Amino acid sequence: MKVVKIGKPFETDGIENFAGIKEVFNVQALFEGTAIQYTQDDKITLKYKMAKEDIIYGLGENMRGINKRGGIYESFCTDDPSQTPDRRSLYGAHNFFIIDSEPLPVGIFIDFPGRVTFDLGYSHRDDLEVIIDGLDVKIYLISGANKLEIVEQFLRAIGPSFLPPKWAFGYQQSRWSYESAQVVRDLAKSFDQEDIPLDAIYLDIDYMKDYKNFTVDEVAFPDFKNFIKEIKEKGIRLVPIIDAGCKVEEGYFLHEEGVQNKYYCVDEHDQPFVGAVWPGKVHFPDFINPKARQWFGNHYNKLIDLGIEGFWNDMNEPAIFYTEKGLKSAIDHAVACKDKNLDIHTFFQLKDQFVGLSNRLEDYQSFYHKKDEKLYNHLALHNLYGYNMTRAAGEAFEVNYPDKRILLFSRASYIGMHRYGGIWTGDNHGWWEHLLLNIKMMPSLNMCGFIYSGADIGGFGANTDAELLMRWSQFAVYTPLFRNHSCMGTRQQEPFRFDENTTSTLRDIIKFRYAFTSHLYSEFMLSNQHFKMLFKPLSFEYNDQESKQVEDQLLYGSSLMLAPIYQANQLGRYVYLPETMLKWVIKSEHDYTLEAVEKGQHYFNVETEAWLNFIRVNQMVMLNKSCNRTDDIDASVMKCLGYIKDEGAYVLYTDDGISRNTDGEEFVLVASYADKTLTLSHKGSGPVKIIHYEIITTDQVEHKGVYYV
Ligand code: MIG
Repeated sequence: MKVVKIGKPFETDGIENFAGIKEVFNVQALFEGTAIQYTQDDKITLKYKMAKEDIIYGLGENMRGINKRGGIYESFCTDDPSQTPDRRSLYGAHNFFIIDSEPLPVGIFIDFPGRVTFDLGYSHRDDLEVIIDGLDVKIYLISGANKLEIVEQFLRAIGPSFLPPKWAFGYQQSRWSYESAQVVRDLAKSFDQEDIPLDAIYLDIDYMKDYKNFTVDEVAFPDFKNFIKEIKEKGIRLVPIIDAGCKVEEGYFLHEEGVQNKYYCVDEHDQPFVGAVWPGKVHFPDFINPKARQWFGNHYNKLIDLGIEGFWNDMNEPAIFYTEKGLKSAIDHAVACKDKNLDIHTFFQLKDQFVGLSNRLEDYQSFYHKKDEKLYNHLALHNLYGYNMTRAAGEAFEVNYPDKRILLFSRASYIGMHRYGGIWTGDNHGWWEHLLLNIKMMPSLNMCGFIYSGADIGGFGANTDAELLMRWSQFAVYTPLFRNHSCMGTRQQEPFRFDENTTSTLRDIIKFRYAFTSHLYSEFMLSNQHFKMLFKPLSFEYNDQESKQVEDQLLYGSSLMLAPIYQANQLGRYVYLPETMLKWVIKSEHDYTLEAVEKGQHYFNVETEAWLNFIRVNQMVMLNKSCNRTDDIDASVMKCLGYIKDEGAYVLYTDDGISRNTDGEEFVLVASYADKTLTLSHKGSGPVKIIHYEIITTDQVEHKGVYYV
């Protein structure tokens, strides 16, 4: 891995571990041996002529496919609730990508906090162009024998992920909003009555008093501390939202402290910058300033001390509904239009005045951050805002709660933020297209370090439907963040809001997730410790031509290939197998089938209640018995499913799931097959005592039995 520093780049702290990174002192040395060209005028441009077969992977949270070629993307954290195919920016700025070309792939990370445009064959089919909006940047180049090696180097450099507590791998229910204690109480009760597992309920903005951070609406949530305790006694955690904008209100502690200590971003007159979001007028904490970070981060204690163990940070692109200036000019425009006969042009001009009020470039340009007594225009550091909000919380948690993991995830992000929190993918819709987007996005998020992530299951905006929710949940069984969330005004989409069959199917899916949690947790922790992706495109492990084309199947951890169904009314799908695998069709923890399948293209029937997985050769999966809370998972009696040719070793990592200590135990189950005899043995240690195994060998013999540890 090499880096070149151009100009005077702002230190983003994207990279954490510089060991093994070689600094070179000119761009020629950086790009030596590649065909990447560098030019510089008022911007920096990288150019590369793509060969016909070249594939571009990466860019984290973005639209389109696993292969990013053909599209144009802009790293500019954006609050845009309409994730349509033409969108160039979503909430994150993840400037890491791999050009997969002959003879060797190469990885590039553009460490730049302002806007970067990736034109990957959009303007000219074979031209890759990266345009950096500035002249101060660090560019990293990673070479390696293959894509996995490149990703591993990158993940090592950006450091391991924050550690979510184990309960954060359970099913989580959210909606904007569960607006009162009674609603939350009833919700928890419904889950128990319906016998659907649940680990967390989310509190959206309405739990706050007038949308003020770190306050609680005492009318809607009286005696919050005892309420948290009451719900926790049922084994359910409450996860409140925190917003970037802080209400301007005399006497409100956050306002007073922030203004007095100059912790807010300032305008050109060195006055706290005023924008407007939920609470009306707000100031934005200057998270670039380490002191402001510390101050804001410490305020989370208020809720933690009441018993809260997790948070989600929202609106931190930052989203700005409007500024006074913007609003005034729109209103003036409207007044001037009064009683006029508006034609097509003047009418749309008027309309656009209001439509364009939010997240205006002029507004982003009109405020400043301070670091080491130096002022920086927000636009130049835009992509670091959400990152540093989440860092504020994460850093404070490390200091204030060194022994405990606290769940934290964010909407906006930049490379490196994963060390403090995960991400959810923002305001998607209850559209089939967004289930597919979720599938395609997981590997690129993992490439950028975001391993604790997931989408709003069922879709946030628009009304979902039962089938979509079932199919989406079947895929989300595998995403570390497993949260159903929806927008105010949409159809309610908790798992029991549909017909009885749907409830029962969703119950089975969610219960399966709980049976799968030991495996998932172990794969998550091992991937993180060894700097590996959890979700991978097939082409990251298989070199054949077909695997490179596959956009709707994923490798998962070390043992599985997933082939989700992501279209309506599909009772089956085509699957490409790069080698022989064990088809595992799951309806529930107890109801599944196993069947060895040959390499090649196949069509498989899959009813709506079932989903398709494949266990890879010489690999196994371990399931615990399902339960309704992750705290109740018992890993002493396990079921092992496997597909063995000659020898496979399965590692199950376990730890207490709540302390920050990660030297848990590793239990290794070894299955060897020789002379028609299957032999099981084990190494290491862990809670596992009894293993009920169902292992199919590649000669199609089924081996069933019990192994006592
Ligand atoms: O503009 O807090 O993405 O999850 O429910 C909407 C209300 C603000 C956006 C988040 C969404 C959340 C919603 N927030």
